[in-house]
Parts: sequence; C-alpha cells; structure tokens
Amino acid sequence: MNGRSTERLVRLLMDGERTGAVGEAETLVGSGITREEIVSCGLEVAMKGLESKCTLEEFNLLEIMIAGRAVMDVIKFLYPAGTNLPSTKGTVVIATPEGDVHDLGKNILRFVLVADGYRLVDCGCDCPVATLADTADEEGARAVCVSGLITSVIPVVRQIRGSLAARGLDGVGIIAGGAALKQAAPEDLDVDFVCDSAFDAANWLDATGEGGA
Ligand code: B12
Repeated sequence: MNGRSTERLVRLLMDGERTGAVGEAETLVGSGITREEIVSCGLEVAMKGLESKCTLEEFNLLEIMIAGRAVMDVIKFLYPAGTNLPSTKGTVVIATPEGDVHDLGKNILRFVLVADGYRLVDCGCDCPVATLADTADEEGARAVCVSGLITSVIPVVRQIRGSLAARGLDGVGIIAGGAALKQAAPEDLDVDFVCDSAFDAANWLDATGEGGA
C-alpha cells in the first residue's frame, strides 16, 4: 500500500481529532484500504509519532491520552461491537501484565481476534499473573495473550507458564506481543510464540489449534 494514503489519518490521530479521524478511516475503508493496513500504517504510526512525548524524561500525559482516545474511536469503527461475529474457535484470555498500564495494543488484539472468530476474555491492564491463570482456568481458554510495553514486565511474563502449570493448564498456549516483548525470543520469555502484530496471533492460533479447548 502507498504509505501516504494514511498520512492524513496519522495527523488527525496525533492531534486527537476523534471525529475527523473516524471520518478519515471511513474514507480509507471506502477506497479499498484494509483494516489491517489502517492499523499498521495509521494507528501504529500515529502512536509511534508520539513516542518522544512519553519517555522517562518527558511525559505529556494529556496529549497522549487525547490521541489514545481517538485511536480507540477508530478501532471501534473498524471492529464494531455487537456485529454478531461467530466465536467458534475457542476462548482466548488477554491482559497487560501487572506493572504495565498500556492497553491500546491489547485492545486492538481483542478486536482482531474477535473478528477472527475467537471468544475473548479481557483481564484488562496491570493484571496479576494469578488472575490471568485463574481466568484461563475458569473460562477453559486455549491460549493466553499478554501485551507488554514496558521492559520491566518481562520477569512477570516469565511467571505465566508456572502459574498455568500449577493449575494443570500445561496445554494452554502463551502468546506475547507489544513493543517490550516482541524483540525477545520465545525461550527468553518462556512463551510459545512472540508476535510482531495482532494479526500474527490470529494466524498462529489458526495454524496451531493450540490446546484445542
Ligand atoms: C501511549 C503511551 C502511553 C500511554 C498509554 C495509554 C494506554 N491506554 O495505553 C500512557 C500515557 C498512560 C503511558 C504511560 C507510561 N509510559 Co508509555 N508509551 C505510550 C506510547 C507513546 C505508545 C504505545 C502505544 O499505545 N502504541 C500503539 C499500539 C497500537 O501499539 P502496540 O502496543 O505495539 O500494539 C500493536 C502490536 O505491538 C501488537 N500487540 C500489542 N500487544 C500485543 C500482544 C499480543 C499477544 C499480540 C499478538 C500482539 C500485540 O498489536 C498492536 C497492533 O498490531 C509508547 C511509545 C511506543 N512507540 O510504543 C510509550 C512507551 C511504551 N511508554 C513508556 C514509558 C516509559 C511510560 C511510563 C513509565 C512513563 C512515565 N514516566 O510514567 C508510563 C508507564 C506506566 C505503567 N506502569 O505502565 C516507554 C517504555 C520504555 C520501556 N522500554 O520500558 C515507551 C516505549 C516510550 C519511550 N520510548 O520511552 N504511555
């Protein structure tokens, strides 16, 4: 896809123009650009552009939150709730691990997997490992997905397999993603698969049928 096609959307998102951004997304969809392209060339690029305003040195909460709200509006437009999508492929539990409050990527993942036919149980952000494992147990999950944006959560992610095993859930797949985790190898995080984008998780789950619940 021509990267320039999503330029206006990126600008509107960075400016936090909610209505304009949703309108632009609608125009892009109308011109044949896929949801996947809008996520990767629009939403991700816009948040990447705000990176300099969200470091340990400089932290502009208001600007980032306003842009985040516009991103959520576009996500809801792309993946409308209640569109009666069949959830035939099993249950997946998702969370951002304890210590991390970033949830925009996790929310995209939720919509992508729902659109692909999975039943999603969202444990939210800053989620303790025990809560994630208990939920996987109660909901009969075939996989858990964790989204990590800050590197300090890596030790938390490494606890997930043990916590699942303690509940007899050795067959439940563990998928990791998000900026802080996607650079790591699966064996470093003790997970089954590390994803670049939300769409990789859907492909991996479809290909493996992991857990089979
Ligand atoms: C927005 C943002 C915030 C917002 C979060 C709002 C929200 N509701 O999420 C707010 C303002 C709250 C915030 C807070 C902080 N932030 Co911040 N934040 C960002 C920023 C600018 C964008 C992140 C984002 O939303 N990206 C867009 C989404 C869509 O992308 P994504 O998460 O990568 O998701 C995509 C894929 O990765 C994938 N994916 C994501 N998760 C998963 C999971 C699975 C299983 C799969 C398959 C796929 C997948 O799917 C998505 C679509 O494809 C980043 C910079 C950056 N470029 O990442 C910094 C960044 C993550 N933040 C950072 C920091 C330092 C902080 C603070 C500590 C700042 C502070 N001084 O307090 C706090 C952290 C508080 C905490 N305990 O968590 C650092 C982390 C550094 C590090 N390596 O540890 C970053 C990298 C900025 C930087 N360069 O320094 N932040």
